[in-house]
Amino acid sequence: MNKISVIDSHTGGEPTRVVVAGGPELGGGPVAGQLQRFRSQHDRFRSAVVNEPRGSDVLVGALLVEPEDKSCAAGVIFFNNVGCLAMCGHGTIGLIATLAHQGKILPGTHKIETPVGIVTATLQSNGLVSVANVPSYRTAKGVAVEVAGHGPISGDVAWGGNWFFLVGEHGCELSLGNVEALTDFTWRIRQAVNTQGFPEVDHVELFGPPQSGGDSRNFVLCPGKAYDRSPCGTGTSAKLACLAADGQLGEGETWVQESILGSTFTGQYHWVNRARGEILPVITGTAHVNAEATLWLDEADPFCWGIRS
Ligand code: PYC
Repeated sequence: MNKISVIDSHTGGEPTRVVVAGGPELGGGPVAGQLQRFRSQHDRFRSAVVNEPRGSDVLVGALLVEPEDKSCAAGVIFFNNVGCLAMCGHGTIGLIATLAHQGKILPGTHKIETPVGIVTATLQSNGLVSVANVPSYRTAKGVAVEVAGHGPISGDVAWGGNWFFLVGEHGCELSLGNVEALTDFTWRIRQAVNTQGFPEVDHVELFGPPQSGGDSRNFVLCPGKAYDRSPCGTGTSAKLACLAADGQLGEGETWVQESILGSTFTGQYHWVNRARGEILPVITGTAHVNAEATLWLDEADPFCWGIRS
Protein backbone atom coordinates (compact mmCIF):
# COMPACT_ATOMS: atom_id res chain seq x y z
CA MET A 1 0.00 0.00 0.00
CA ASN A 2 1.53 3.35 -1.06
CA LYS A 3 0.52 6.39 0.94
CA ILE A 4 0.59 9.99 -0.32
CA SER A 5 0.13 12.98 1.99
CA VAL A 6 -1.71 15.90 0.47
CA ILE A 7 -2.96 19.29 1.60
CA ASP A 8 -5.92 20.77 -0.28
CA SER A 9 -6.77 24.44 -0.64
CA HIS A 10 -8.76 26.65 -2.95
CA THR A 11 -7.83 29.98 -4.47
CA GLY A 12 -10.90 31.99 -5.40
CA GLY A 13 -12.81 28.70 -5.67
CA GLU A 14 -10.22 26.83 -7.78
CA PRO A 15 -8.75 23.84 -5.91
CA THR A 16 -5.08 22.91 -5.50
CA ARG A 17 -3.89 19.61 -4.02
CA VAL A 18 -0.26 19.87 -2.87
CA VAL A 19 1.59 16.56 -2.57
CA VAL A 20 3.69 17.07 0.56
CA ALA A 21 4.99 13.49 0.97
CA GLY A 22 4.97 10.21 -0.93
CA GLY A 23 5.75 11.66 -4.38
CA PRO A 24 8.07 9.98 -6.87
CA GLU A 25 11.85 10.54 -6.77
CA LEU A 26 12.68 12.67 -9.84
CA GLY A 27 16.46 12.82 -9.50
CA GLY A 28 16.97 16.54 -8.85
CA GLY A 29 18.43 19.04 -11.34
CA PRO A 30 16.39 21.78 -13.07
CA VAL A 31 12.65 21.52 -12.39
CA ALA A 32 12.11 21.59 -16.19
CA GLY A 33 14.07 18.30 -16.42
CA GLN A 34 12.19 16.82 -13.45
CA LEU A 35 8.94 17.68 -15.27
CA GLN A 36 10.09 15.62 -18.30
CA ARG A 37 10.78 12.61 -16.05
CA PHE A 38 7.49 13.07 -14.20
CA ARG A 39 5.64 13.17 -17.54
CA SER A 40 7.35 10.16 -19.08
CA GLN A 41 7.68 7.88 -16.05
CA HIS A 42 5.00 8.82 -13.51
CA ASP A 43 1.85 9.69 -15.39
CA ARG A 44 -0.20 7.19 -13.40
CA PHE A 45 0.86 8.97 -10.19
CA ARG A 46 -0.53 12.22 -11.64
CA SER A 47 -3.80 10.50 -12.47
CA ALA A 48 -4.03 8.79 -9.06
CA VAL A 49 -3.76 12.14 -7.26
CA VAL A 50 -6.13 14.34 -9.28
CA ASN A 51 -8.51 12.12 -11.22
CA GLU A 52 -11.66 10.40 -9.97
CA PRO A 53 -12.32 8.57 -7.71
CA ARG A 54 -10.02 10.58 -5.37
CA GLY A 55 -10.20 13.85 -7.29
CA SER A 56 -12.14 15.47 -10.11
CA ASP A 57 -11.54 17.17 -13.47
CA VAL A 58 -11.22 20.57 -11.82
CA LEU A 59 -8.46 19.65 -9.35
CA VAL A 60 -4.93 20.96 -9.97
CA GLY A 61 -2.11 18.99 -8.36
CA ALA A 62 1.19 20.47 -7.19
CA LEU A 63 4.12 18.14 -6.60
CA LEU A 64 6.80 19.60 -4.36
CA VAL A 65 10.26 18.81 -5.76
CA GLU A 66 13.83 19.75 -4.92
CA PRO A 67 14.67 23.09 -6.60
CA GLU A 68 17.95 23.27 -8.53
CA ASP A 69 18.31 26.90 -7.45
CA LYS A 70 18.91 26.60 -3.71
CA SER A 71 17.76 30.20 -3.13
CA CYS A 72 14.24 28.87 -3.81
CA ALA A 73 11.96 27.74 -0.97
CA ALA A 74 10.65 24.91 -3.18
CA GLY A 75 10.38 23.53 -6.67
CA VAL A 76 6.95 22.63 -8.02
CA ILE A 77 5.36 20.70 -10.86
CA PHE A 78 1.68 21.48 -11.50
CA PHE A 79 -0.62 18.94 -13.12
CA ASN A 80 -4.28 18.36 -13.93
CA ASN A 81 -6.72 15.76 -15.23
CA VAL A 82 -4.95 15.42 -18.59
CA GLY A 83 -1.28 16.28 -18.06
CA CYS A 84 1.15 18.84 -16.66
CA LEU A 85 0.90 22.62 -16.64
CA ALA A 86 3.90 24.83 -17.38
CA MET A 87 2.94 27.20 -14.57
CA CYS A 88 -0.12 27.89 -12.43
CA GLY A 89 -0.93 31.18 -10.70
CA HIS A 90 -3.79 30.06 -8.47
CA GLY A 91 -1.76 26.94 -7.66
CA THR A 92 1.26 29.02 -6.60
CA ILE A 93 -0.98 31.03 -4.26
CA GLY A 94 -2.35 27.72 -2.93
CA LEU A 95 1.16 26.34 -2.52
CA ILE A 96 2.29 29.37 -0.51
CA ALA A 97 -0.80 29.13 1.75
CA THR A 98 -0.04 25.42 2.21
CA LEU A 99 3.63 25.97 3.11
CA ALA A 100 2.54 28.67 5.60
CA HIS A 101 -0.12 26.32 7.03
CA GLN A 102 2.65 23.72 7.58
CA GLY A 103 4.81 26.32 9.32
CA LYS A 104 7.48 25.93 6.61
CA ILE A 105 7.42 29.59 5.59
CA LEU A 106 6.60 32.88 7.31
CA PRO A 107 5.25 36.11 5.83
CA GLY A 108 7.87 37.50 3.46
CA THR A 109 9.23 36.81 0.01
CA HIS A 110 9.82 33.27 -1.26
CA LYS A 111 11.17 32.10 -4.59
CA ILE A 112 9.62 29.03 -6.22
CA GLU A 113 11.25 27.17 -9.13
CA THR A 114 8.74 26.11 -11.80
CA PRO A 115 9.41 24.33 -15.11
CA VAL A 116 9.25 27.69 -16.96
CA GLY A 117 11.26 29.80 -14.56
CA ILE A 118 11.51 31.13 -11.04
CA VAL A 119 8.53 33.03 -9.67
CA THR A 120 8.63 35.16 -6.53
CA ALA A 121 5.75 34.97 -4.06
CA THR A 122 5.20 37.45 -1.28
CA LEU A 123 3.05 36.30 1.64
CA GLN A 124 1.53 39.06 3.77
CA SER A 125 0.53 38.51 7.38
CA ASN A 126 -3.17 38.89 6.38
CA GLY A 127 -2.83 35.88 4.05
CA LEU A 128 -2.70 37.81 0.77
CA VAL A 129 -0.19 36.32 -1.67
CA SER A 130 1.37 38.24 -4.57
CA VAL A 131 3.08 36.21 -7.28
CA ALA A 132 5.62 37.91 -9.54
CA ASN A 133 5.13 35.56 -12.46
CA VAL A 134 7.38 34.69 -15.39
CA PRO A 135 7.76 37.38 -18.10
CA SER A 136 4.60 37.51 -20.20
CA TYR A 137 3.91 38.80 -23.70
CA ARG A 138 1.49 38.78 -26.63
CA THR A 139 2.60 37.10 -29.83
CA ALA A 140 -0.39 37.87 -32.08
CA LYS A 141 -3.21 40.40 -32.02
CA GLY A 142 -6.61 40.05 -33.68
CA VAL A 143 -6.17 36.53 -35.02
CA ALA A 144 -9.31 35.50 -36.93
CA VAL A 145 -10.38 31.88 -36.56
CA GLU A 146 -13.38 30.05 -38.00
CA VAL A 147 -15.22 28.39 -35.10
CA ALA A 148 -17.32 25.36 -36.01
CA GLY A 149 -21.04 26.06 -35.61
CA HIS A 150 -20.39 29.74 -34.85
CA GLY A 151 -18.40 31.46 -37.58
CA PRO A 152 -15.42 33.82 -37.39
CA ILE A 153 -14.07 35.03 -34.07
CA SER A 154 -11.07 37.19 -33.35
CA GLY A 155 -8.63 36.99 -30.43
CA ASP A 156 -5.06 37.47 -29.22
CA VAL A 157 -2.43 34.80 -28.56
CA ALA A 158 -0.39 35.49 -25.42
CA TRP A 159 1.95 33.75 -22.98
CA GLY A 160 1.46 34.19 -19.24
CA GLY A 161 3.20 30.98 -18.11
CA ASN A 162 0.76 28.98 -20.28
CA TRP A 163 -0.46 29.79 -23.80
CA PHE A 164 -3.80 31.60 -24.04
CA PHE A 165 -6.22 32.70 -26.75
CA LEU A 166 -8.00 35.79 -25.39
CA VAL A 167 -11.35 36.83 -26.82
CA GLY A 168 -13.15 40.08 -25.98
CA GLU A 169 -15.99 40.06 -28.55
CA HIS A 170 -18.05 36.87 -28.45
CA GLY A 171 -21.66 37.69 -27.57
CA CYS A 172 -21.79 35.16 -24.69
CA GLU A 173 -23.14 35.83 -21.22
CA LEU A 174 -20.39 35.16 -18.66
CA SER A 175 -22.44 33.60 -15.87
CA LEU A 176 -22.33 30.36 -13.90
CA GLY A 177 -25.69 29.35 -15.35
CA ASN A 178 -24.12 29.43 -18.82
CA VAL A 179 -21.06 27.31 -18.06
CA GLU A 180 -22.01 24.35 -20.26
CA ALA A 181 -22.46 26.52 -23.33
CA LEU A 182 -19.27 28.49 -22.54
CA THR A 183 -17.30 25.25 -22.20
CA ASP A 184 -18.58 23.92 -25.52
CA PHE A 185 -17.90 27.25 -27.29
CA THR A 186 -14.37 27.73 -25.91
CA TRP A 187 -13.49 24.10 -26.67
CA ARG A 188 -14.41 24.71 -30.31
CA ILE A 189 -12.38 27.96 -30.28
CA ARG A 190 -9.38 26.03 -28.96
CA GLN A 191 -9.67 23.48 -31.76
CA ALA A 192 -9.93 26.27 -34.34
CA VAL A 193 -6.97 28.30 -33.06
CA ASN A 194 -4.76 25.24 -32.90
CA THR A 195 -4.98 24.81 -36.67
CA GLN A 196 -3.24 28.19 -37.10
CA GLY A 197 0.38 27.18 -36.42
CA PHE A 198 0.87 29.01 -33.10
CA PRO A 199 2.48 27.27 -30.14
CA GLU A 200 -0.18 24.88 -28.78
CA VAL A 201 -2.82 27.12 -27.14
CA ASP A 202 -4.06 25.13 -24.17
CA HIS A 203 -6.26 27.73 -22.44
CA VAL A 204 -9.03 29.89 -23.93
CA GLU A 205 -10.19 33.01 -22.13
CA LEU A 206 -13.37 35.01 -22.75
CA PHE A 207 -13.74 38.51 -21.30
CA GLY A 208 -16.86 40.50 -20.51
CA PRO A 209 -18.13 43.38 -18.37
CA PRO A 210 -17.46 43.20 -14.61
CA GLN A 211 -20.28 42.13 -12.28
CA SER A 212 -18.54 42.23 -8.88
CA GLY A 213 -16.76 45.59 -8.86
CA GLY A 214 -13.69 44.51 -10.86
CA ASP A 215 -12.44 45.76 -14.24
CA SER A 216 -13.57 42.72 -16.19
CA ARG A 217 -15.03 39.22 -15.76
CA ASN A 218 -13.57 36.16 -17.45
CA PHE A 219 -14.32 32.56 -18.29
CA VAL A 220 -11.22 30.38 -18.67
CA LEU A 221 -11.24 26.96 -20.26
CA CYS A 222 -8.40 24.75 -19.00
CA PRO A 223 -6.63 22.03 -21.05
CA GLY A 224 -8.73 19.14 -19.68
CA LYS A 225 -12.05 20.91 -20.48
CA ALA A 226 -12.66 22.04 -16.88
CA TYR A 227 -13.20 25.76 -16.35
CA ASP A 228 -11.10 27.77 -13.93
CA ARG A 229 -13.13 28.77 -10.89
CA SER A 230 -10.51 31.45 -10.13
CA PRO A 231 -9.68 34.35 -12.48
CA CYS A 232 -6.60 32.29 -13.55
CA GLY A 233 -3.20 33.67 -12.56
CA THR A 234 -1.43 32.84 -15.81
CA GLY A 235 -4.50 33.96 -17.77
CA THR A 236 -4.58 37.29 -15.94
CA SER A 237 -0.85 37.63 -16.71
CA ALA A 238 -1.58 37.08 -20.40
CA LYS A 239 -4.40 39.66 -20.18
CA LEU A 240 -2.03 42.21 -18.58
CA ALA A 241 0.44 41.63 -21.43
CA CYS A 242 -2.32 42.46 -23.94
CA LEU A 243 -3.50 45.52 -21.98
CA ALA A 244 0.11 46.76 -21.73
CA ALA A 245 0.75 46.20 -25.44
CA ASP A 246 -2.44 48.11 -26.33
CA GLY A 247 -1.60 50.98 -23.94
CA GLN A 248 -4.81 50.31 -21.99
CA LEU A 249 -3.13 49.81 -18.60
CA GLY A 250 -0.08 51.72 -17.44
CA GLU A 251 2.94 50.28 -15.61
CA GLY A 252 2.10 49.98 -11.88
CA GLU A 253 -1.65 50.52 -12.42
CA THR A 254 -4.10 48.02 -10.98
CA TRP A 255 -6.36 45.64 -12.90
CA VAL A 256 -8.98 43.63 -10.98
CA GLN A 257 -9.92 40.47 -12.82
CA GLU A 258 -13.12 38.68 -11.80
CA SER A 259 -13.62 34.96 -12.33
CA ILE A 260 -16.86 33.40 -13.52
CA LEU A 261 -17.69 32.99 -9.78
CA GLY A 262 -16.95 36.65 -9.03
CA SER A 263 -13.76 35.87 -7.06
CA THR A 264 -10.96 38.30 -7.91
CA PHE A 265 -7.21 38.61 -8.53
CA THR A 266 -5.52 41.98 -8.58
CA GLY A 267 -2.88 42.41 -11.26
CA GLN A 268 -0.12 44.92 -11.90
CA TYR A 269 2.88 44.87 -14.19
CA HIS A 270 6.30 46.34 -14.84
CA TRP A 271 7.99 46.42 -18.21
CA VAL A 272 10.79 43.90 -18.70
CA ASN A 273 11.41 44.93 -22.31
CA ARG A 274 9.03 47.51 -23.72
CA ALA A 275 10.28 47.16 -27.29
CA ARG A 276 9.47 43.44 -27.22
CA GLY A 277 6.22 43.97 -25.28
CA GLU A 278 7.49 41.83 -22.41
CA ILE A 279 6.08 42.51 -18.95
CA LEU A 280 6.57 41.12 -15.45
CA PRO A 281 3.04 40.57 -14.08
CA VAL A 282 2.29 40.45 -10.36
CA ILE A 283 -0.94 38.66 -9.41
CA THR A 284 -2.42 38.98 -5.92
CA GLY A 285 -5.01 36.69 -4.34
CA THR A 286 -5.83 34.53 -1.34
CA ALA A 287 -6.03 30.80 -0.78
CA HIS A 288 -7.73 28.84 2.00
CA VAL A 289 -6.50 25.45 3.19
CA ASN A 290 -9.50 23.11 3.51
CA ALA A 291 -8.18 19.55 3.97
CA GLU A 292 -5.21 17.44 4.99
CA ALA A 293 -5.44 13.85 3.83
CA THR A 294 -3.60 10.62 3.17
CA LEU A 295 -4.34 9.01 -0.19
CA TRP A 296 -4.10 5.22 -0.21
CA LEU A 297 -2.88 3.50 -3.38
CA ASP A 298 -3.92 -0.13 -3.20
CA GLU A 299 -3.00 -2.15 -6.31
CA ALA A 300 -5.99 -4.39 -5.59
CA ASP A 301 -8.26 -1.40 -6.27
CA PRO A 302 -9.20 -1.47 -9.99
CA PHE A 303 -9.18 2.35 -9.99
CA CYS A 304 -6.02 2.69 -7.89
CA TRP A 305 -4.40 4.91 -10.57
CA GLY A 306 -7.48 7.02 -11.23
CA ILE A 307 -10.02 6.99 -14.04
CA ARG A 308 -8.27 8.11 -17.21
CA SER A 309 -10.10 9.08 -20.37
O1 PYC B 1 -4.21 30.18 -12.13
O2 PYC B 1 -2.70 30.02 -13.71
C1 PYC B 1 -3.70 29.61 -13.14
C2 PYC B 1 -4.35 28.38 -13.62
C3 PYC B 1 -4.03 27.65 -14.73
C4 PYC B 1 -4.93 26.59 -14.79
C5 PYC B 1 -5.78 26.70 -13.72
N1 PYC B 1 -5.40 27.81 -13.02
